[in-house]
Amino acid sequence: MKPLLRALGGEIVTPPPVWLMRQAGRFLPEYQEVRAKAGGFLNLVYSPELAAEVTLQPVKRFGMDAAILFSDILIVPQMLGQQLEFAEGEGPKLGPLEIDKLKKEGFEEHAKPVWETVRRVKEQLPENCALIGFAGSPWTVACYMIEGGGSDTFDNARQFARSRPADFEKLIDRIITATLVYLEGQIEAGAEVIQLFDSWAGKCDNFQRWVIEPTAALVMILKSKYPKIPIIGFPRLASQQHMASYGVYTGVNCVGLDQSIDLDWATQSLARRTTLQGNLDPELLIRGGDEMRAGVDKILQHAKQRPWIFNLGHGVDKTTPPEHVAELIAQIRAG
Ligand code: 1CP
Repeated sequence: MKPLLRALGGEIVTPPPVWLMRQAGRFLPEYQEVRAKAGGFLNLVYSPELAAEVTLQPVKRFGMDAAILFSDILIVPQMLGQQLEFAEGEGPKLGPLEIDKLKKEGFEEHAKPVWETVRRVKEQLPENCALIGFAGSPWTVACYMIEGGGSDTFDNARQFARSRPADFEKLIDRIITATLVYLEGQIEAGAEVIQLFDSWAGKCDNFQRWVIEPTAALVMILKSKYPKIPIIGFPRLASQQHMASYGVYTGVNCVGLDQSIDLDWATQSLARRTTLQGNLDPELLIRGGDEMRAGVDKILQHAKQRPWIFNLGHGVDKTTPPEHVAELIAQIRAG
């Protein structure tokens, strides 16, 4: 069985399998080339041939244990009918949000090319490499839909959730419906693992209601249809107390740790039936050298104590030298 799937099945694999969040992206010159050819980020996402190529680039260059589908968490708002654009050099921009006008069906138009990417990647995947599909978690996707783009604080989304909980709940339900269609299609097309990115979990004021419950609902429905597909949840910057409940109550097979999480605490305290993933500081990967090696060693020590997937605590930064990633993989494989 593929090392990543063994680790997700509860086995301590030595050395641990490794992949990196945002491993396909702007730090790779070969990505920049394909991106320029596609002429725009969304064109790249919706061109299965090119999206499959960039999905496989880091696997070919570094020999990762997993490929992660090249797409974005903001495809779900677009499936729901919200306008989406990526202006060059700026972040994503979403159009005005009208919850009652969001689509309830007909999600396939935007999802189909992404499913086709999954199919193409699967055909070309090296034998021991697993294919990860993904979506944003409902809370994080709702944050972007309300703010209309990125934010350091997501104050408007937080305010909305506090002051209009019934409308917020309706929005979360719509996101869950579209996300299920999106993820089920990915699984049918060949995704072997699903990761739910909850990048803004740390900004949620009612963690139980808006992070844990919607995630648990998604996991339960996916598991009832696809009991063998492992699910990784990544509640970034959630407090220790919230992380602990997340591991117990969402039903995920694996909890992703950001770099703020203390590894002794996590190894001792997070739900024993979960595999852990993480959590090298992306800043150490930029710096490289002794500092990076020490950070990697510390994680490898913990990876001997529990089933583990080596990863960063957040995505690869665009200024990361690709040689550092090669050195990182070599160090992990050397044990
Ligand atoms: O110009 C470009 O090439 C755009 C940069 C880029 C890339 C490479 C964006 C825009 N999205 C992606 C791909 C992507 N996004 C992947 C697949 C690639 C891989 O992992 O190898 C994945 C898993 C994501 C997930 C994603 N998109 C998240 C969750 C992870 C995280 O970083 O927290 C989030 C928050 C997004 C939204 C998004 N998409 C793109 C940007 C610049 C952003 C962040 C916007 C913001 O908050 O300001």
